[in-house]
Parts: sequence; structure tokens; C-alpha cells
Amino acid sequence: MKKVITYGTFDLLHTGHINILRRAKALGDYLIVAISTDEFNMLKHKQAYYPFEQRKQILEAVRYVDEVIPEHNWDQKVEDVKTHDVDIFVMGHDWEGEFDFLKDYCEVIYLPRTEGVSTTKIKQDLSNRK
Ligand code: C2G
Repeated sequence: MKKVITYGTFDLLHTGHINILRRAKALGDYLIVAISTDEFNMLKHKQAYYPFEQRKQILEAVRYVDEVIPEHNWDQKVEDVKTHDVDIFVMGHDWEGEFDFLKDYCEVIYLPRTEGVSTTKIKQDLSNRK
């Protein structure tokens, strides 16, 4: 069984998230998504609308996702790859090169982002409608 992992906040789930989850799953048989905890988001200077438990529940309902684990810090990826016996690490290409150190442990693939959609844009568009 080929196992894939990807990481992110996945707040206000949108087609950009769905597109990367669908393509990540297509690379293997089992997709693990490591979702940033609320505490880690503070370190990433991100304020998610949905708290971790709700983002986890939403991701677990996505057909491409087989397992959701918490992302507590920047440094857990090597351990996650080993612990979960991961074959492929996937991220959007906005992270191109950032995680190449994982190539010692698994395949590293950066996929094109979906243009024109982001959680930040959703928040801005809704704010402008007021
Ligand atoms: N993404 C995408 N297209 C978009 C928006 C996001 O392909 N229009 C991808 C990102 O490239 C990322 C994933 O969706 O691979 C999740 O995006 P975020 O929730 O913004 O995650 P991020 O804040 O980039 O956190 O350790 C890694 C970090 O946790 C990544």
C-alpha cells in the first residue's frame, strides 16, 4: 500500500484544498493529512476561522482523505514519515524546495496550486461585501 502525506491548515475548505487532496490521493492508496493545530497556527501567524477539531472533522469527511493527524510544529515531518511508513510527501508548489530534506526518507512532490482561490481571498471578499 502506497502511503501519501500532506500538511496544512485547511481552513474554510475550498477547491484549492480539494484539488491538492484529490491529486495527492491519486499518487497512492492511502492519504494522511496533518492539520495544523490552533497553537501551531499561531506560530504560522495564521488565525483559522474553524478550530482544529472542526477542521479535522471536515477533512475526515473528504472522500480522498483516509486519516487526519495533528501538525504541532515544523519539525515533526521526518518522524511522521517514519512512524506512518509514508512513501510520498506532497505540498503545493508555493512550498517548492522547503521540504527537500524529506527526500532522504520518501519521495517529495510539489503540485501546482489552484490559482484564484485561497482562504485569505474568501475572508477579504466576504469583508468587502459588508
Ligand atoms: N493550496 C493549493 N491551492 C490553493 C490553496 C492552497 O494547492 N489555492 C494547497 C497549499 O499549497 C497546501 C495545502 O493546499 O499544500 C494547504 O494549504 P494551507 O491550508 O494554506 O496550508 P499552509 O498554511 O500552507 O500550511 O507544514 C506545512 C504547513 O502546515 C502548510
